[in-house]
Amino acid sequence: MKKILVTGALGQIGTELVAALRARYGRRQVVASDIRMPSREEIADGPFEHLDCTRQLQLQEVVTRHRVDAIFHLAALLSAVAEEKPQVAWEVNLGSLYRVLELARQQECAVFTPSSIGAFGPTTPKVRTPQDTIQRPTTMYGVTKVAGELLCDYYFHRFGVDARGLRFPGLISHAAPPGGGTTDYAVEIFYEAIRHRRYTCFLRPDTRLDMMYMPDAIRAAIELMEADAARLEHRNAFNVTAMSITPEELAAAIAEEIPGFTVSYRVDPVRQAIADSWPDSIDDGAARREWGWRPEYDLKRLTRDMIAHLRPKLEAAG
Ligand code: NAD
Ligand code: AKB
Repeated sequence: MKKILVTGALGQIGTELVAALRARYGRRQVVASDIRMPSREEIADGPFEHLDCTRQLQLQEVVTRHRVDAIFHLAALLSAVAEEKPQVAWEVNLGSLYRVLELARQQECAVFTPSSIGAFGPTTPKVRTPQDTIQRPTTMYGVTKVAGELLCDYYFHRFGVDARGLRFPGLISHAAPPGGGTTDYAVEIFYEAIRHRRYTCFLRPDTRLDMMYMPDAIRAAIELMEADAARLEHRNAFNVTAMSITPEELAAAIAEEIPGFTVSYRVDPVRQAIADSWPDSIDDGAARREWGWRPEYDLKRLTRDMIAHLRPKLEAAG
């Protein structure tokens, strides 16, 4: 990867991925892009392009002008927003991926694309969900994720496009807010714990889902893209996870660091139904075997690190 384009770069993952890629490959080698305009500080850090990934000509112009040879394609609508706007989600999530893969075929670029635990559905085995299993999701987000996984496989087998990807669990981070997903509670809870010592959760206390701290997720994406292709049997849509937790377990871990912290529950039926259709825990054995994946953050370490970063940030913001 000599010249990298990151789409959807101002989102929860992109904010930290762009910084990590620039630290590794050089500031000028990583072009950040988004349909939104960045703040002055964000733009000062390196090249930025205002780019709508559903527009083929815009994409083509940026990739050609910067001589891009690898695309980290993050532009998408997350699960809860996609359920509100299913038609837009189809166009953004799948339409843009198709355009990115077509461009990658023409210009010989590698492609990284995140899938999600949302690619599974209620008929998928719920515990230690295997790498290769039933995928019949009941959300538009899930439909676009399964179709996207298949499209990446197709472009590799049919055209030799080096398309790789991960099925991320819910990601927890302090640098940028989450973009409207079902697992957003696991980020919001830290903000409210630090600000008010209480939080009202929109999922039931026993809703078990896989989660991961952002530094692990960023490392996973870079390690997969740098992995020896000869070792990859799956290449695309690898299950990766770091922990399988419920809101009440996360709340208990936070209460150990912030005494007096309490949680109440007001369930949002839409997001609860989405969460109930996803696995309790996924098996990431294929990622471990094929490219050496190992998470570094468990619940305790994640909780301490989140609070250590978020507390000064929120205090400075007043
Ligand atoms: P996000 O919502 O925080 O960011 C997405 C970015 O895409 C936003 O900055 C948005 O402005 C941009 N965008 C939207 N439409 C666009 C368009 N047409 N053209 C260009 N940019 C556009 O999302 P994220 O959490 O950073 O997720 C990135 C990817 O990772 C998505 O594919 C998501 O499904 C996947 N993922 C995320 C998580 C998670 O917990 N964050 C978990 C699993 C998978
Ligand atoms: C969401 O909740 O939509 C995302 C995801 C797990 O894909 N965080």
